[in-house]
Amino acid sequence: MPAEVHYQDEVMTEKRRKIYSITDAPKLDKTAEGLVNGIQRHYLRTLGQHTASTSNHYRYQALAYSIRDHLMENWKNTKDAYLEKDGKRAYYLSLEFLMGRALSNAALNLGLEEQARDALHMLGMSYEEKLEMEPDAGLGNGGLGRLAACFIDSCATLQLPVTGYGIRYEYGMFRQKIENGYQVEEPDHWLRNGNVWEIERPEYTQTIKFGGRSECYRDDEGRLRFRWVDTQDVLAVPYDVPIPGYQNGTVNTLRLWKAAATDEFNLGEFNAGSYPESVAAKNEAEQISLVLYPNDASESGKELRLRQQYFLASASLQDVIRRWVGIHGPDFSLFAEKNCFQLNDTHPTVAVAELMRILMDEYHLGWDEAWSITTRTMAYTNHTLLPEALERWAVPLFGRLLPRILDIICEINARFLSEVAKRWPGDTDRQRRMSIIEEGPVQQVRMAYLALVGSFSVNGVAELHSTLLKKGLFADFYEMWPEKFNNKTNGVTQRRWLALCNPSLANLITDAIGDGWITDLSQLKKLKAYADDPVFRDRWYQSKRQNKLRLARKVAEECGVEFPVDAMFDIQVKRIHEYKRQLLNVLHVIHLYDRIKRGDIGDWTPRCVLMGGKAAPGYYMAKKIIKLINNVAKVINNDPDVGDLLKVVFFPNYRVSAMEIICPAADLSEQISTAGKEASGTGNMKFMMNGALTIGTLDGANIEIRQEVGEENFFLFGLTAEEVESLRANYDPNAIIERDEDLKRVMQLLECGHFNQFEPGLFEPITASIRSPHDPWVVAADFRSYVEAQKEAARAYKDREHWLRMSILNTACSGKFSTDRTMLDYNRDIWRLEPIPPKQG
Ligand code: 26Q
Repeated sequence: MPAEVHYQDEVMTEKRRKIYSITDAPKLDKTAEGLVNGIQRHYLRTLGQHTASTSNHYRYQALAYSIRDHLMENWKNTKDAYLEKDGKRAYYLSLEFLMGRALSNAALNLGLEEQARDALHMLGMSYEEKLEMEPDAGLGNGGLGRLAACFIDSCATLQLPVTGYGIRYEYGMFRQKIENGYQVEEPDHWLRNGNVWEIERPEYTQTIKFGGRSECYRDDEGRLRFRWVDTQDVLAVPYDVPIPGYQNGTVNTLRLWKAAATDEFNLGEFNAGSYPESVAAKNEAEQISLVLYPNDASESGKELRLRQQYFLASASLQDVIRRWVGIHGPDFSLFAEKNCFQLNDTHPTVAVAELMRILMDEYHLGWDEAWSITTRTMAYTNHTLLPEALERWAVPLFGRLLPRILDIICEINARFLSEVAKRWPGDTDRQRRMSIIEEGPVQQVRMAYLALVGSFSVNGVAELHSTLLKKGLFADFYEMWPEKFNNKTNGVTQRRWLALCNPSLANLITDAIGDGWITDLSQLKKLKAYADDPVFRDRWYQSKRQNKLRLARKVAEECGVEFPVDAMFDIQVKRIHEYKRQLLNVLHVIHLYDRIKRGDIGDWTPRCVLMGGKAAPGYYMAKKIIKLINNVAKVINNDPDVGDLLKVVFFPNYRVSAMEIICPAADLSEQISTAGKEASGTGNMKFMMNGALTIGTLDGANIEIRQEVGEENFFLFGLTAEEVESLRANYDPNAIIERDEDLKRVMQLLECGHFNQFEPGLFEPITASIRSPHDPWVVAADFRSYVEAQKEAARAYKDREHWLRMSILNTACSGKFSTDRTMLDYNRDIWRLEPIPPKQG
């Protein structure tokens, strides 16, 4: 007899007969007192802390739990509404979600910021100090990962039924230390002290197959079928992270998969007495979700990376299909109308073949029906223009790890190439060019082509990028299927990147135009009316100054360098990459130093140059560039002739939470990539939103930023993408250097060892790359025009009133760059979902 029934029959007395529902928790109190209560309760009862003197860490956790309490009901009500409506859903498949911190975001979106601050105050503690205890969830490299985080934030705010699917890496993006000017990587064991923001859901565990072989058999009706046998299976255990919308009751889900061994031990080996071997097998399974690949261009050929990709794709698809079959049974006739998978670059693209496998092998659909469903369900976003960054996998490796999936890819390719042959009879070169399988000494699977063939939508992330994809990398495919191609210009969420990180500016804006901008960023254009208002300008100035003071304190702490706040804060933070041209920035810094040393300082604008970003651990040149920045900074900061005219720092361990302090304090945003190389950029948008002016090339979203703000409020320089391409044939950097007195002097300083007195030859690879006629990034070609634009910016900064006007206009014109707009565009053109408000609790 079940215990509950037994209790009712035998034990329940008259006065205890009231029946409760387990889902009817008492309402939560949203006041500061209510939060105090929650914090005390969690501190004592959830965390088992009973002294007042223990570490700040438990106090942070108690606060986080009591904020989290307020998300839980909304989360349930959101799920209930999605279930009841049974409308179309979309899934964002991404190997990266660069979430940063969750607590302050949850408090803001729940409308509990004030109360949380008050509650902590009532407990004699500081709210801000507790927020600092939370480690960043650094499950991403850079732009692509942070974009995924901004997307799911906006979807929750727009009440779109979108679920994020990713991997719960045990170790996120490495921590960067700087030792003697060199980058040193340390593991980021972010889960060590527990994670308040995840709920394990073992009941939704999925099994993922690897290895083995593909086998042909006849089913009961005599039909030919395939199955994948003798596999080594790995479990995928989901951990759900709540994604709150902005004060709208919606809480969406980010589902992150952790790898686990199928059994505590491999029973066969265990019984055979091979205890260590069986434990080792467990390790191999769990390796899959152990660590994020810290490479923001493809890491070639690593088997573990392919394992991660398939693990994510298979677990997520099985999860969606499990839910589908639970509701509709094995009838997939409406599946494509009701589901859409957005592929964040090629990383999860093996999903195309995995969906085919599930539909055919597990649910016995025929090829044509399965293919029709797949190609109406998958949508692909590209994030790169660098041909060398396109993912490829060696066919032998692929076949060993995923034999059944390789079979399916080959069949997709055969059918696709026969279509190509039909459309362009006899054009065998075209077939070779477009084949998903690249021929060569070792055949390769071209993942981007699999994505192009398997998706109904293909988009770039800024206008220029989307145009260049059609003209360049994907021209053949554009010719075949022009209707698939579209642009979706990136954005950032203004909740984190203005409301949260820049409260002083946010308050000023809200005082002027109301708080509608928090969910409708286009309203910022109302600020244009204030650009010439002296009182508003002064408050704008004071806000920027406060933010610069905050950053200056941080820089003093982290780098031991004093930033004078009246100087222009000139900032470049992003991954270190040759195409992003941190080197060009350094050349300009050296040029400024040279001017100071020459006494050419009439009308000088003092500057604080801050650079930051991580280099992929195996990227030799990127690491050299970090060393160069640090050496140049050391010479400049310690030269008494320079003083406060110029300061230079390399800010260590750049990450989401660092950007939250950095972007509000910027005067000048450096967006100086070689034209045609930066797909979009999103840091550029955060800086603009926070009132920085951009110095930039006509690349990525810079073009749209300039269009929005007007050319007079943007410092443009450099060759266009077309000019860069036509220059290559006869590029002669040495002639450019010879003709440019300033650049010549800069190169001399570098080459005479001025910045590496006791480290001879250290920067030779860097100077050689600048002098090489094959320098793909044409650094020397853009130097003169960059220096002139910098002069223009320095001159403009001297006119404070005019600068303030331009700063206000930059914020005012940043409305387009909200991911709310981006998500509405995806939804209008690709997903076609109905917004669904949560059920009334
Ligand atoms: C691939 C294979 C193996 C290992 C790693 C990778 C890998 C991982 C991350 C390849 C690329 C990335 C990240 C790319 C990225 O961040 N791209 C940026 O995406 C932003 C959002 O669209 C754009 O704004 C940037 O322009 C683009 O560089």
